[in-house]
Amino acid sequence: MTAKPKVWVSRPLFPDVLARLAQYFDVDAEAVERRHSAEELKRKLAGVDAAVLGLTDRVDAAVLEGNQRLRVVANLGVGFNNLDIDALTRAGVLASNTPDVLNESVADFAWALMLAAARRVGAAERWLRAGHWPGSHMRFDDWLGLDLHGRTLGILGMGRIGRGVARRAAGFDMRVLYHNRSRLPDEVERECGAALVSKAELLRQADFLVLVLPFTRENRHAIGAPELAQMKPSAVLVNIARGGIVDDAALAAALREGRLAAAGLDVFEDEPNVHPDLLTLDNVVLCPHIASASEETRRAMASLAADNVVAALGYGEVAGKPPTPLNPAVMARWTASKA
Ligand code: 8YV
Repeated sequence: MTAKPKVWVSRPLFPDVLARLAQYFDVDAEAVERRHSAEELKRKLAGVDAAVLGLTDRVDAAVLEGNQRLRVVANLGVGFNNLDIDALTRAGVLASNTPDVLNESVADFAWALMLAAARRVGAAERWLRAGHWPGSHMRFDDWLGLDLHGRTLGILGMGRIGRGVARRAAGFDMRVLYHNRSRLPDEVERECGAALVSKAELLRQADFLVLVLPFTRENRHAIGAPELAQMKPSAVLVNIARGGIVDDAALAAALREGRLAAAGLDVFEDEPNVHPDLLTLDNVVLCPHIASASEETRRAMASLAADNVVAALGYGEVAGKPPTPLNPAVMARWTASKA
């Protein structure tokens, strides 16, 4: 009997998903959540046929150097800026991500942050828990926040998640503007009730600006000091995309100086570290990268990552056809180069 292919799972995962992998593979699953150094990653990946990885596992040419065995890396996320796809392709390693299954949960969460930031939910809750309510003689005009209804929602990056955010705006009677590399088809614009504008116009007009663009080299600090200066002082910024798209220091300065009303952030430039200035401000809601973290969605993401590994290594119902590959052309080369 030939040995089963070996799979490394770099983070603790749902037991049923691990059990599915164990049907076909010899599974080495981490039981504790922690960061792996480049050397550790290199060593782990050299000894397996496939890996299920988290966003803190950075796979580049150096990590892949000399690796003769690895065939698949399945990323637990739709964003894959932790993976050097060119290097993986050159090394003959198939990469996959988890698109679509998280769209609606992440779109929901954009609204959670918009509402929480506008209506000061975090600060009010901290105040209540600190015991200030009794005896404070809370005034009728205390804790005033901003309304969402009737305002203009701006969306930067109008992919599947952005469209989900836009569709929900109808319930709040909001006008929706978006900016994207390309214009959406008419019927999609109609369905989302959204109109395309330039980035400058979006910054100028948005009362709520939600960032949903992928993190690439080009859009590092897409929202920095110059962009923040173009926004209304009464505006609310929400980032559910990636840290690094926003210049966190510039954002903290704008929030502190009243050049921006509030912000809701799920992602940060140096996760898990949050810029110390942001931590001192009450007009920003800070969450630890949890936009996709609903029970159903995280399960769906884990299953999809597992499905990609199972199928890519030639097992299961759709053997040979991983559902969400990022560099599918790699598979055609396997027969020739890797047995
Ligand atoms: C993370 C995300 O995957 O999908 C993405 O790109 O950023 C999130 O869904 C999740 O937080 C797990 O780390």
